[in-house]
Amino acid sequence: MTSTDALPRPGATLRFPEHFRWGTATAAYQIEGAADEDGRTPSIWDTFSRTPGKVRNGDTGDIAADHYHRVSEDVALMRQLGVSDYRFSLAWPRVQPTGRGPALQKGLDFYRRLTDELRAAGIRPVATLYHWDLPQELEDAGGWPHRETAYRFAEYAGLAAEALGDRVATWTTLNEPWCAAFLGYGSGVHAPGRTSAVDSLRAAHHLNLAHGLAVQALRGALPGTAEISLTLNLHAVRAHTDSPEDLDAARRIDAVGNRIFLDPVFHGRLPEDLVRDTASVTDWSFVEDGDLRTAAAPVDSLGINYYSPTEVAAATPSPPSLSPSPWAGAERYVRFADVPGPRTAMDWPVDADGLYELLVRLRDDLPGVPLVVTENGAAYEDYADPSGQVKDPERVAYLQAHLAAVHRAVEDGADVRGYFLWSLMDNFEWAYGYSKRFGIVHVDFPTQRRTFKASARWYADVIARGGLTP
Ligand code: IFM
Repeated sequence: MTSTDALPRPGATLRFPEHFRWGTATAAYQIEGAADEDGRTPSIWDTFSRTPGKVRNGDTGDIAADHYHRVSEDVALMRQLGVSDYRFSLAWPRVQPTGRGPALQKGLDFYRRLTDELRAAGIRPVATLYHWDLPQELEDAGGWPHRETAYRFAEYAGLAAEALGDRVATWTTLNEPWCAAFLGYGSGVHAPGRTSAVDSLRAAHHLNLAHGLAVQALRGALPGTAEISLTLNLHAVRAHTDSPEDLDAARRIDAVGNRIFLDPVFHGRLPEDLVRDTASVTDWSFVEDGDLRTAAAPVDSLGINYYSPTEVAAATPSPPSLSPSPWAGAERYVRFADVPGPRTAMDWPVDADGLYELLVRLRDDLPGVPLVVTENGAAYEDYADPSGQVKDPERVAYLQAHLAAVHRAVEDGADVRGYFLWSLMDNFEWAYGYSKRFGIVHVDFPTQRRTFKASARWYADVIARGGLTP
């Protein structure tokens, strides 16, 4: 990037580079619905959400935003927004029910239809292979703590690439493996709801292995022009004070929150301090020779999902606790501090500096790796007013601040190639069900009526200008 790329052009004060990708993002289970249609089998999220007490209000993704039946309408919305790219995920149990054997044509047909419509609208399809919907049969066979799941994933990746390789521009192996491993198998607040520290670490390793095996399968099946990536929800970790104890607490969270994925995938190694920190949980003997080399199969870009920062302080080591935690090996030594300032409806702090901090860290730690912000956005209490309008000024302010942070990182040399707003439309927000709205398109779930929020009009304007006005 040259410095002139970031110069303002008429009408836009903060101009993004010429070929910057502007997108929106969604995930299969959160929007598709049609849970039992056309041969789709249950995933761990179907099972989890149908288990009383696991998801707020007993909500499930059975119908969600009914996107399965409304593809044309939803692509038309994106065309109106003017996005260049759309990031969605394939439902593994729709493409390869049970997680083994041949692909199901009807499942693939849905994604053929979606990608055809996107391409006809001039929108690049960006497909994620795994956004948390593991076929239930694979969970019954052991799930991500079980090594075989990684090989199942690579097979599925190959099937998807063979069927859709001619129409998907960017392939992302995994979305937020930290959540899949540590919320799914550590704290248990996500599917499948298991609570074992050692299983969460095993799951993390097998997700890294699955990623590397899938990159190999994708490279074998795709044209050389295909872009292959991985999306991580990296934690922008800050120490509460500069004391050695607080700095060490931040180091622990960085190890089990970030470097547990970054080091295997980009350097083919496990962080030494993580192995030390988790010694009372596991000896890591489930890591076999060659696994870390496999995990480090080169990717073309790294996706980063960012919502808010994490601030930590040292805690007086507590006795081993029985309460489940997503921070294997760190939970007894770390206290999470409050980040001051406004909060979203998720009670997450609004702090755009965290995004800047992450991007410049990656600029330094991973030179030569193009970065893409694959998710960023906020939930607020949105509603349609009597005139039918949905005004969401807080979301606009959030997005404006975060895009300005991306711009600042680009000016400071971070190679950020695109920004995907989470989310295109209101959807099933996992354990919160439909109680949290992240969309720039409002969905009235009883009628499935879609309405642009004010933020959608604002985003369309940003895209049209190629940047932000003050
Ligand atoms: O809705 C989720 C998405 O599925 C993964 N990243 C965070 C979003 C907001 O919680």
